[in-house]
Amino acid sequence: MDTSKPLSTTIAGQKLESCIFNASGPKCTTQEELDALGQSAAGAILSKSATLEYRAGNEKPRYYETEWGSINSMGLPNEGYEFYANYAAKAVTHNKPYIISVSGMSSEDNIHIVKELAGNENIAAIELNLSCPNLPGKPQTGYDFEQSRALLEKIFEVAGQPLGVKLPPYFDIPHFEMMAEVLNDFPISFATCINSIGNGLVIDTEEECVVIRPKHGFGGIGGDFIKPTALANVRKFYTLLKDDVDIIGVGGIKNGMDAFEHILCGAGAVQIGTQLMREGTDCFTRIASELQNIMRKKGYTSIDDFKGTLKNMDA
Ligand code: RRO
Repeated sequence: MDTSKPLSTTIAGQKLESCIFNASGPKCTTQEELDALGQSAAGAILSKSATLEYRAGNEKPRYYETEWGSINSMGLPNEGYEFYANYAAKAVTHNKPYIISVSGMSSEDNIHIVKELAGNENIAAIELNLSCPNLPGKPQTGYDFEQSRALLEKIFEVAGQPLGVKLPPYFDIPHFEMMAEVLNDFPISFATCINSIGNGLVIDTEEECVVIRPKHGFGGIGGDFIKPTALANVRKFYTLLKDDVDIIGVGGIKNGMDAFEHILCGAGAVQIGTQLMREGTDCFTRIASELQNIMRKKGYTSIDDFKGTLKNMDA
């Protein structure tokens, strides 16, 4: 472990100089946004979830911030997977891993995209999104355990890069166990916990109206309120998945202490969503410095010193 780089980590066999990077979604759709991530202190560049073709996404307004977080129903606006595949050649100039998020509109699309990406050496890993909550008429794959298994069976026949999954939040212990049982049958490299909490509702009481247009105002919730759910998911999957599966924590991280909590639960890296939308890429420098200060005070020289070491009261 390189003690001069206390925040360094390894995810999917790739070395990251900082364990803090962006969540797929905010500010990672266009070339300009990907370049900004490359130039920032983020430990990796993760793309917006890609579909087969360009998508404009849902009608606006489709994102809204409150003091405690956000609601979104973006509807997968993205440039199409070929754009993100082509960006890989540019991403190497930033000297950090480039990960593509894949969220095809069907199993066939996902398989096609993952197969097409397979030969591209400049793509460090793929994050397969099993949890988009915002596509009208399309349930989240991650809530259907058999469908998840069927998809992963086909995906691993064609995958050329290390592949991880972006999971929806689970709330019931048997559901954690059922998903872990599926995932443990495949050579997944990492699990990213959690996507936004699907289908919440935020209300403007002055106007007595919803705050986003798509789906009668229903959308994925991010920010402060989702941190306890995110921590529970990180913790559960850290204990249930095979030892060689890295956990990436995302949900409610806006400062160094939030990142510390995720790592204590077992995250080997953390992603920033709502706070990146709010603050821009400077958040990576600030959160990294706050986390390092916490580690210094506690006498930790690397994140491995406390990763997953959360104590139980009966221990
Ligand atoms: O684009 C979206 O609406 C979206 C996606 Br793909 C996702 O995975 N999570 C989310 O909150 N929004």
